[in-house]
Amino acid sequence: MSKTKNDVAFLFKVIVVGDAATGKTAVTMRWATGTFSESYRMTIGVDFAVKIVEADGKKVKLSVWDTAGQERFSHIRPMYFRGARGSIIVYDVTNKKSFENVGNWLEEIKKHCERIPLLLVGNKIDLEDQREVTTKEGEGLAKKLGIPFFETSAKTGELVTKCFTMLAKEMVEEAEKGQG
Ligand code: G3D
Ligand code: MG
Repeated sequence: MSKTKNDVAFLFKVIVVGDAATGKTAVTMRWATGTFSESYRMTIGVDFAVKIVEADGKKVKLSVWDTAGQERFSHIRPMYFRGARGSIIVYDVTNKKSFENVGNWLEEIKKHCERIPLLLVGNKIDLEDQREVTTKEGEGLAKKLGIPFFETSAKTGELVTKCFTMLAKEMVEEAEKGQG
């Protein structure tokens, strides 16, 4: 048995934030298990999924925390944000309001975390006929914020894995910068 084969180079906590019902749980589940289920329970408090990904040839273990966006859970927020090394901000492309709230989530992250790699994700692109936020608008905001942008569908799985791999890469770079 080779020991090095299973060696994990990094362990990072990732938080998935965004308004309720944007698909945070669906995206996290899709990434962690490769499946999509229509009938999620509403996230109560915090759940998390753990998976090892490969970034720049290194094994990186991500614990992805998926929380409820509901205000009534705000008392657990500090615990949720603590120690996060990266974050995915999710909005729903069929819900303009969730897009307009991205700024608030960013503020929340800034309040609780150091400068950490971020990713902007517009989810539910399979619902093209219900779209309220154009790809261009998403790109524009991401550009303004200076962070990568992806449009995903937790339902079809489109680009979900890519998001997490990309974020893992950025977190590795950040960590290595800190070490060097
Ligand atoms: P949240 O964790 O951000 O609150 P959920 O969001 O993951 O619970 O998703 C909210 C609803 O949107 C769920 O539907 C879920 O099935 C649906 N959903 C999530 N991602 C997608 C997607 O990419 N495409 C489509 N079509 N639906 C999606 P219900 O009906 O259970 O509320
Ligand atoms: Mg949820």
